[in-house]
Amino acid sequence: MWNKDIETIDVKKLRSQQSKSLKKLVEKVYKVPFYKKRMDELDVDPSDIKSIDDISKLPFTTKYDLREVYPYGLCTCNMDDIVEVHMSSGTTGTPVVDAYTLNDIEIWSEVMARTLSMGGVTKSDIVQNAYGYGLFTGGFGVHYGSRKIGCLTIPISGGNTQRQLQVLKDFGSTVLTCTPSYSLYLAEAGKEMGIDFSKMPLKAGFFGAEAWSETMRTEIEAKLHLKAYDIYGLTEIIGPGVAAECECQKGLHVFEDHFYPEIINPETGEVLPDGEKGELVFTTLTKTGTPILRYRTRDITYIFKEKCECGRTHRRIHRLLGRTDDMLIIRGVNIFPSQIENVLLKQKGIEPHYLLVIDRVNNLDCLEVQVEMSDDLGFDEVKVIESIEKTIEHALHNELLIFAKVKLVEPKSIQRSEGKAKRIVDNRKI
Ligand code: DLL
Repeated sequence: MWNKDIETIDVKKLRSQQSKSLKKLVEKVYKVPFYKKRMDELDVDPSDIKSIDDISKLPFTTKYDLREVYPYGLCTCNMDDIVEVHMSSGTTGTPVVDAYTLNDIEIWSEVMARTLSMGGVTKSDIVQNAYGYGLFTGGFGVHYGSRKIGCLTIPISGGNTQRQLQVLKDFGSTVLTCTPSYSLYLAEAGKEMGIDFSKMPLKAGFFGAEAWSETMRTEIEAKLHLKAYDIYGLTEIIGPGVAAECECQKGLHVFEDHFYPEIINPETGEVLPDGEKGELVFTTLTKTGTPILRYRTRDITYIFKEKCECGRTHRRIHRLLGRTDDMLIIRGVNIFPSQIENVLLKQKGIEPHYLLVIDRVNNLDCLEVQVEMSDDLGFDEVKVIESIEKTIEHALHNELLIFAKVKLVEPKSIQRSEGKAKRIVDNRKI
């Protein structure tokens, strides 16, 4: 364990520490016009916050709010104390900014060192960091954690697949960090280059920044011959390092001494008890650059009620179940891309590369699932292809309760991503 004292801290002590941090935080953010206005509107004064249990009295913050105060509206410190900025990778609207003080970079290094240590990384490891370096938080986040542990860090950044594989071979990387979709792409390209991953020293991979499933984990672990850990975070909170899986791989421990999690009903804002599914909300308890109160992530999950076997006392969230805003509503039915992925990854004759195309024909929503057929399947084997399509359509119908057309497409015809995969094309003009 990287920091046993804090990671296994007695829960009562943790709550008391969180209460102290929250009180300090509220006094500080009340000086920022944005938060003062929000708290005044709810008639909450900093003196009303006496413990962490009072957190639900505080206002929520949304992505929309952050865009309103872009770029520095939430800074609570002197601008001279900001040493680095990162921005969300969102493709639409004004990006959201996280501005870090040296204190925040230290917190980031600490939580990322914990993240990597959870998967057994030590200073003897060689970390090939294939998350993008730049405004995206993936590259720098892993880098700071890896450096804090004292690993040999290869800051290769995303993309340039041939070079990634060459470096993997030449430098004997023991740890790989990138998006889960890119790890599968590396496995595929590596196989073509004749790399036998079972003979490589890779032992662990830390994958996140996009949704993936248990079935995808099985696939990654089998193809790359490593143990694949789920890591979670978001720019608004700090980047990666908000929550991560331990060796038990049963949920992600939230680094609760820094980031306080709540689950709410996304419609009413009501706080839900542990065990119930809803929208994940975070308050940054210790950040000094752009601390944030009750940020609505739009990510859907639940907090485990049970303690983890590893001995850590920080609560765990289930791997993400979807987002309130990427939930597809097709013919009135709520569908999460992860449900489709789960079905696809269990089928034979196809590869884990797919695209969901939604159209509206005669006022009716139509979902087409395009998925690549395996290399060993001839494109001219029409009967076999049709039979696979039918089998998957049947399996999807059982899961989604609506019909989705399945189309097997040629191997490697779906665009690969070096960062977050784009898997939905919604052509409906609604
Ligand atoms: O993706 C930070 C990150 C970098 C996390 C590297 C993990 C590894 P953003 O670009 O701001 O930050 O995107 C944040 O990505 O709200 C989730 O919807 C999604 N996401 C992040 N990690 C996971 C994960 C980074 N493990 C948004 N599983 C979040 C599913 C994830 N979705």
